Amino acid sequence: MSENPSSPVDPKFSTADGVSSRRTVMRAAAWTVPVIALATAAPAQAASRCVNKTNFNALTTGTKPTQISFPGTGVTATLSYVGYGGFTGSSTNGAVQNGPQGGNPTTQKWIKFEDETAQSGSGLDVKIVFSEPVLKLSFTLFDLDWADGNHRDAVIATTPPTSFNLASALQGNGTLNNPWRKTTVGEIPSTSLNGNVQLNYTGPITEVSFRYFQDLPNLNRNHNQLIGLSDLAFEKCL
Ligand SMILES: [Ca+2]
Ligand SMILES: [Ca+2]
Repeated sequence: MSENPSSPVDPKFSTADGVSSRRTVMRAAAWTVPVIALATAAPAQAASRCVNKTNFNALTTGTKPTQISFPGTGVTATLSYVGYGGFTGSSTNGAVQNGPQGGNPTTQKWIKFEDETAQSGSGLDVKIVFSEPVLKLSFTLFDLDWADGNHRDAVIATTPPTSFNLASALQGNGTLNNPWRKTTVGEIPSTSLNGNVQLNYTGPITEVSFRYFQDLPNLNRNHNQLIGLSDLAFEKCL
């Protein structure tokens, strides 16, 4: 009974009031016409309504969060960084930064990974672990560039993505033999999206890793080498 409190068998609704109730229904029916018309346009927007994203802008610039939430979902992403190949990692890895970066505006925060003193082939392993399996995971790495005689950013997707979108200035497929890198020498300004690669995972997936390394030799000093991470997103209609 409690599942259907407004059942028409309720005696309060089976009296003469039923006449006005029918009028109400007819008026309501008239109003449903434009609603139905609008409904035909809804599927085009359905995908964006179902995208759940982290909110880096809610994080304090300069902090190094190890756990990031997807507001309103209960899902969290845990970030960890481990140096390899002789590079022990940077104290600033995982630090929240103000924009611009990756062609995004000043108002869009991002997270920094640095290979500041990494030698040729050494760098950083980044791991992202979700609190539950997610579908259609997507995020972008920013600013894979090549500073002449200083550093060349290179990334291997240790967890191969289902697909990726590579900026025209970059080459590679994210594998050990063909990492994502800039094709020609030259730095990319933070206001440009030309050094970006977007990784897409159909999932369900709970863990993603990638390796970020220095692709130029013989640089035993701070070479101010970095890439960035965008907000993470997955799709689920809640
Ligand atoms: Ca860079
Ligand atoms: Ca740059």
